[in-house]
Amino acid sequence: MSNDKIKDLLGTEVRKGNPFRGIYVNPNPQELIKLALSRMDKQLRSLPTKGLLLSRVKKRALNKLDFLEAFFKKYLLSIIKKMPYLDTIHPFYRSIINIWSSVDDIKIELAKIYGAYKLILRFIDRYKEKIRHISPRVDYRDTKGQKKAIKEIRKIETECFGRIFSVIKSLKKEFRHLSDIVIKMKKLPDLDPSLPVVVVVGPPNAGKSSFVKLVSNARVEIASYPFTTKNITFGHLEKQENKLVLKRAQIVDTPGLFDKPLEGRKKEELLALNAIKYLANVVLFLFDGSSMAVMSPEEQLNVLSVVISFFGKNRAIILAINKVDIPKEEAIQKIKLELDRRYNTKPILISVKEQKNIDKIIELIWADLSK
Ligand SMILES: Nc1nc2c(ncn2[C@@H]2O[C@H](COP(=O)(O)OP(=O)(O)O)[C@@H](O)[C@H]2O)c(=O)[nH]1
Ligand SMILES: [Mg+2]
Repeated sequence: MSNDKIKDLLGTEVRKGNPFRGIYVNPNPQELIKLALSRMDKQLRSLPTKGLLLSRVKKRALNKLDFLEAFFKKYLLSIIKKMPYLDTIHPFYRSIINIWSSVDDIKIELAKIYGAYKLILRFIDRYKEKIRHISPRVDYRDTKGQKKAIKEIRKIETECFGRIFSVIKSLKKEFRHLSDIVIKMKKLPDLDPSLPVVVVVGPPNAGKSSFVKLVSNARVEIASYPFTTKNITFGHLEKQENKLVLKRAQIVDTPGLFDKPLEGRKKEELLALNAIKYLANVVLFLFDGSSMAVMSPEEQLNVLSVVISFFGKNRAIILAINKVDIPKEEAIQKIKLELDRRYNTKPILISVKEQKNIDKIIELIWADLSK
């Protein structure tokens, strides 16, 4: 039985991965036109040169239009067809489009491209018809008549090219925008909807990326200055026993959060909140316990209260203070006291650098995931 048959029998297939993989939109219509012309020239070189001059010119002109028709049909339709259906993709991806741009704008742009495609087909049809009707009965000995007819074909051809190309050029804004958004969306990780997700959040520089790197296979960027992480990165967590994988989960590294109101948030922060909203089964919140922290303990606690007020009620949250390898940090004590006072809870003190208490966190993650 073929794979497709099996899929049919199984019913709807769980869609894995980033729905924007494999899409490419040339941002520059001028380049597309150049490409069309050079391919057309190459293809027409192999045309027969025998036969009457007029019929040859006619055939050539019709061939050119056929070529352009096929070229633009393939290109424009492939943009529309390859673009995932935005109403049914995972809400994680859909809402990120709405952070960077808007799903509605993209739909309008795709509709405009489809409209352009239809228009081009109509032009080509009309001009082909015109060319076919040019002096079909000019005698081959009538050189004057032939020349006149050829001139007319060339004129129609130029006019048709001009119209097609101006339609393509009118898509400049759409091409550029779609190309931008596709490039950005392609950088997002591949989500496996069948696996649970742990999202690591917290203030900038808390060690989120370092933690994700330590416990998973994720390729994340780590630096001693804040705002290194601009995007969402996934890694995989595995619970193993005797080299046997018992459980798997995805772990998500996110850009740092600030304690500002929602309206003033940067797009990177919205990405982090978005990951919690649409993906998180468990949230791991990391505090920066060092005195070099970007934010004061008070500010970091405000970040936590934002996260809790958004998602806390129906999400498991694990709280940890990182960088406890640095001795005598006042920040750690302050955060601990406040967490006790406000939430009656104790954070886990960890050091990603010295791998202290990391196993405790991992244990809690698996425990929360199996609830
Ligand atoms: N002393 C110490 N430094 C750490 C620890 N974890 C991370 N760092 C450092 O903190 C800085 C920020 O780390 P990063 O993982 O990029 O933080 P992120 O912004 O939360 O992703 C880097 O210089 C790390 O080396 C830790 O446990 N102890
Ligand atoms: Mg980071």
